[in-house]
Amino acid sequence: MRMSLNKTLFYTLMTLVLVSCVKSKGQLIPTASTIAISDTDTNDSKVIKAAHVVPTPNQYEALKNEFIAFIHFGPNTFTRMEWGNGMEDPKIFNLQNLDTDQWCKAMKAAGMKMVIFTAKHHDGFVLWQSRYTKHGVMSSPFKNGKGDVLKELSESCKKYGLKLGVYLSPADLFQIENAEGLYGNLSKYTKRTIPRPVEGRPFENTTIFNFKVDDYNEYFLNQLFELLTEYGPIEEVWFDGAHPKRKGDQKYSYLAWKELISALAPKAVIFGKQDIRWCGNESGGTRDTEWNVIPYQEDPKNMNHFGDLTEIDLGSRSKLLAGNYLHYQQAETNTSIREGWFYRDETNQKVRSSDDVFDMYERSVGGNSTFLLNIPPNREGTFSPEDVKVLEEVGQRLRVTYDVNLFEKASGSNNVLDRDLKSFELLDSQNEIIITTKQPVTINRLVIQEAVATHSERIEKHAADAWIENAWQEIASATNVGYKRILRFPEVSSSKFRIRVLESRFTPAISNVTAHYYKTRPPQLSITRTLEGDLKIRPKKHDFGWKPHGEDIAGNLNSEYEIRYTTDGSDPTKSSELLSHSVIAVSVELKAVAVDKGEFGSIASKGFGILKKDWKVMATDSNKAKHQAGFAIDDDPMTYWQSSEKGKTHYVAIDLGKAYHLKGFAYTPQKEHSEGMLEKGVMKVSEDGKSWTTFEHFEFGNLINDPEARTHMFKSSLTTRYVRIESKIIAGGKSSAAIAEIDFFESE
Ligand code: FUL
Repeated sequence: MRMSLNKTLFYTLMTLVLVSCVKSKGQLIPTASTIAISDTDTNDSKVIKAAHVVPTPNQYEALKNEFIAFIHFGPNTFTRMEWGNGMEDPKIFNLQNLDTDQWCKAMKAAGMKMVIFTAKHHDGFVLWQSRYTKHGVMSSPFKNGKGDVLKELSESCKKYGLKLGVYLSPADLFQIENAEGLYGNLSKYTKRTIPRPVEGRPFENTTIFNFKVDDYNEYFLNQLFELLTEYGPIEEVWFDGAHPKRKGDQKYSYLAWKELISALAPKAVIFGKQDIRWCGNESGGTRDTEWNVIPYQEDPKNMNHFGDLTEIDLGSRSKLLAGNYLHYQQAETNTSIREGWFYRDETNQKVRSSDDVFDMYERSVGGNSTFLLNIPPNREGTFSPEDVKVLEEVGQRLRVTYDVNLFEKASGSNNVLDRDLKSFELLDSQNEIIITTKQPVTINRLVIQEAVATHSERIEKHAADAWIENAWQEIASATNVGYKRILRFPEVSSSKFRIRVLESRFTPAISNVTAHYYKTRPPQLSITRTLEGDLKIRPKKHDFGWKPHGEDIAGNLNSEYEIRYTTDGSDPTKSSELLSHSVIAVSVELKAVAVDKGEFGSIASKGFGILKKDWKVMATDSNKAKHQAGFAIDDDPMTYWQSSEKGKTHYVAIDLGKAYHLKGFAYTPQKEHSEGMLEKGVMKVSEDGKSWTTFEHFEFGNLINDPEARTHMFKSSLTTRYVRIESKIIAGGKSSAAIAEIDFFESE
């Protein structure tokens, strides 16, 4: 009895000591990567539980990679398709050269830490020497069937210090379409030994697994065994959720796959399952608030199937309250540097700009996710020069911006200034951190990190201030932080800064705060106007038409530029008119430039004629269905009129609404393709809109190579209401005519 009382006392005391220890370290309950909600939990205790959900060590290592590469390569590279059909002849994978060192060099230059390679895409073609199929490199001309792309890549990765991950598509069209295919073949679930021995091809790794699975799952497990034991270490296994086709109600024995992965690649995170989730889009779009603590109804550790989480709000307090399990599952922001996942060509397939990629990096890595950027190698087995240039430029900007910490010698909490992810400052008695520098520093980026590995993600709202003219001035604010938040703001100079936590789930543990300066650049401009004549001068949109993310890239990166313009054809200077209100542009020669803290961008110019809002198309010889003549006079250079190919001459006749005294006109060609450029033509006029007489011939050179607006000034001005632009010769010997825009200039 006495003994047991002592024991009780002892345990009570121990518990108290433990709790107070844990509490003083900012932890109220033990942390875990999944925490179950119980019936007795209140809303408050659920939030506290969420504040103790931490990444597993593997997830945490994956978070620290920050910027990683994706490589889509295979038969699609040769067929120029995005999705193959599984019936491709392996001979089309006619790879004559392969330079995986060049890939790694470029990825390294970009600052990437890992590469995930499509060992098998949906077409089922394997890019390694698998024992379990002939549908792959072994049946292709690549090194006479002896080549192994994954092997070469894994060797280059070791050489360049990059981690390696594999994409093994669960969808497999070859296994669906071919007569002996295993996918959905309705085979029985029986005990299978993995790896299945293949004569003459023993494994060095002698681990053996027994699983009760069907034929396709056995095939898949055998292939995973090869990938994880012969190309390793493998640090991420990527399971895509897309399925071009299904068969036989094929199910995936993911729990068996997971068991095999954890045994053979204990450091690997699994994408598309409980470790890492898809961000919900392929365009490089990011959420303003990306929580990585996610509510689940079932215990994710036992789940065989994971759906896509695409909602905007996945982990706010109100979402958490509905969960039975709170689970750490970080987002990967995946997109491609090119239009499409696979390489197609050098001209039609556009490449993202460095600004776009850099902005995505800041939004994704600086928004609590990992940035996974795809670079598809070309048919020469290399990354194309344009892609390499963007990677190098982005890497250079990242180094110049983020390797230089302007708080390096600052004073404040050493735990947040030391750049050590393990140390942290607990905001238990105060809700702010003040950092002072010896000399004033000029910054436009702040990086804040929570100690997520030990203290989860807790900050829900925060702001940053600078001490300016004897007062705190707010310079930026945002919602959550998590692994990393990059705050971007107009540059500010000060020697005292403050981070304020405005809302949090539990005592925040701030691990790092660093300050940076991103050298902004004045953007190139594009000038348009509306039909009413309202002038629009905006940063030029980079030509990239795949899965638009809708971000204002120039605004995100260079929030501080201003636009100066002139209307008389002279070059704008720093004292030219500032674009700050709406301007009506009629019969002017407009020139504009973006100026960023005294630095001038390149000058954009455009002539605007008389207003077009009262113009009407009177007649045209023909048009293609999607390219009506009205597009030639809609003040939108992106839309255009295009005639049919039939007939010698093509024309558009226009009623200007009233008679004007005209001195010339401008022709803007369409830029989508090389068809329809007016090399030679004639302008006709009419008094009644019925009978036409030739007024002047015109000629424009080099339009195919340089499809920009051309101006033709008349020998002498004329007064007319009806005009007709007629083609005589179309550039490049083509037979249809096209006009993106026609403008007429009025004589004074
Ligand atoms: C998608 C696939 O269908 C695409 O081909 C690509 O692999 C992309 C990363 O995932 O779901």
